[in-house]
Amino acid sequence: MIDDLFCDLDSKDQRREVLTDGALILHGFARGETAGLLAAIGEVIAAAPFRRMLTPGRLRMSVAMSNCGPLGWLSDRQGYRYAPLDPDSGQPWPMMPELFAQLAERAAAAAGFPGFAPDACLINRYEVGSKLSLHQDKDETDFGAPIVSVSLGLPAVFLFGGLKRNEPTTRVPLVHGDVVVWGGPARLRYHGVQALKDGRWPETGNCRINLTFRKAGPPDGR
Ligand code: MD6
Ligand code: FE
Repeated sequence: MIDDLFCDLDSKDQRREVLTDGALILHGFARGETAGLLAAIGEVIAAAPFRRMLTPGRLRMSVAMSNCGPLGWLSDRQGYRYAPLDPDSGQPWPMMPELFAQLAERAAAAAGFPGFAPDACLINRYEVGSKLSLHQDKDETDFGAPIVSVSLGLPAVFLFGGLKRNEPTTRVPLVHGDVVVWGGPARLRYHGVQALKDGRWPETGNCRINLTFRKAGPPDGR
């Protein structure tokens, strides 16, 4: 049957690539859901528009960001942190769409981290030339939970390093629908995104959009 044929192709394309102990790429894991994800992103962004935040060193980030869920990641002159309110509107961040939370939970489970319940979803928009320098994700209270990262739109090169900034990095190409999961012994590895190359991806406005799901608050939710 035609359905079975497509299912076969799908499962073949959903290749799991282990980067290191605790970090892996689920190639194409979100590919069947990208239209729904983009529609939901549009609704979040209508309520909490993309903005380019200031770093603590007062540089303007090249990546534009927004958030949904109980907590949102912020950067300003005071530093990096999670907060329940959007500082631009004074309102709570938009609710995390059910589709987002379910995808993140399924991807984490497929990567060996069952029971992932994200309370924060950072939405990154990369325009041509935007990049993210090497960093660790360490503003969360609980490093026991993994991070789930969904790539949409234009392809990008993810840089994956070690536990110290000066260790060598691996270049990992990521495309529309790929999901990276990061946890356990890999949770604090340095990583970044190389400057986005020019390309056409009309559904995302010729940009790359990345969703990163985290458990940012305390493990018991208090
Ligand atoms: C990005 N991602 O791919 C930025 N962090 O646009 C991250 O900074 C990231 O993809 C932790 C784990 C996975 C990630
Ligand atoms: Fe990160």
